[in-house]
Amino acid sequence: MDGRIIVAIQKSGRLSEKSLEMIRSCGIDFYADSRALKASASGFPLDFLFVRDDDIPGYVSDGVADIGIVGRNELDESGIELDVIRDLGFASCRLSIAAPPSFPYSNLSSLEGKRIATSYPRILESILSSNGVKAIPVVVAGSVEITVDAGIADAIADLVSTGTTLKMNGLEEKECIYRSSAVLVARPDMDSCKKAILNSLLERMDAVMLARHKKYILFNLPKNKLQKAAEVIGGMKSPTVTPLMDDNWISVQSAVDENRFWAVFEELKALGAEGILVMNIEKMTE
Ligand code: PRT
Ligand code: ZN
Repeated sequence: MDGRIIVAIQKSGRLSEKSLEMIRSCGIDFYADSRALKASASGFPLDFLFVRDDDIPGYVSDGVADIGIVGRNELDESGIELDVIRDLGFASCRLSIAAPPSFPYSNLSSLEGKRIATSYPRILESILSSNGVKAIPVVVAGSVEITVDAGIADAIADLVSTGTTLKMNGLEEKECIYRSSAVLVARPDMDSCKKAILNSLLERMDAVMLARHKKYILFNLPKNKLQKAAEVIGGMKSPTVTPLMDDNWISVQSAVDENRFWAVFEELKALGAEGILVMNIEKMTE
């Protein structure tokens, strides 16, 4: 492959480590000094640009970078149109309306005419207006949680992950109005060479993401329970079956969705499965 692509990554913040980890788990090697603004991968045509997350949509749109990893919230707030090519699932959070417990809230219309502090005025406005609600936005860059106490807002719309910050500031989460997680964005007008590099990166990312949602299980089973066990495991063309010394038993291996894992585990045990081994999968293709 000729040419290289440039990925814009948050220099330092909640997205940085997981973004780099995602690229490393694709088998791409690089050295990134924490003070460097640029880096290059070896063995894969990828260069890095380390910037503030707010600048990522603009850099990708202007062609300074070809792709970027950014919170969906930053992308939507920027108003810049880019192709969202993958939801990477990490750094997930929600934009919620929060207010003191004394604030009478039943739904978004409770915000009519109220002062709402936020760092996400565009997203807030689009949600309020699609619900026919008019509020007064109070735009602040950070520490949104203190604005009610400071007397400049009646309620806030801010990002929440654990909810601890709200509680610490005497605020109650009233309603989640929007969800976000890290997304991979791309310039829509890449040449065919860059597109080929991106596709090869995506193949690797997909293999990593698919594997993260699966466990590999291996167990011994009475032979006459195979049909039932295959039904329990589900979703696969067929589990791998190996004969054992004892003719009445077989060894079975299969990948299982992580979110169904415990249910499958219990059902297999009930069918008489023994010696159940569970392993993480590093990478896989469908
Ligand atoms: O310096 P730079 O501009 O690059 O970084 P930043 O300070 O703007 O962003 P950063 O690193 O704080 O967050 C980057 C992205 O992480 C955000 O745009 C979101 O997509 C995502 N993210 C996930 C979060 C949170 N969770 C989060 N909890 N961003 C911010 N918060 C803040 C929130 O604003 C609030 O102050 O954390 C506090 C609430 O946390 P809890 O756990 O107490 O609920
Ligand atoms: Zn930022």
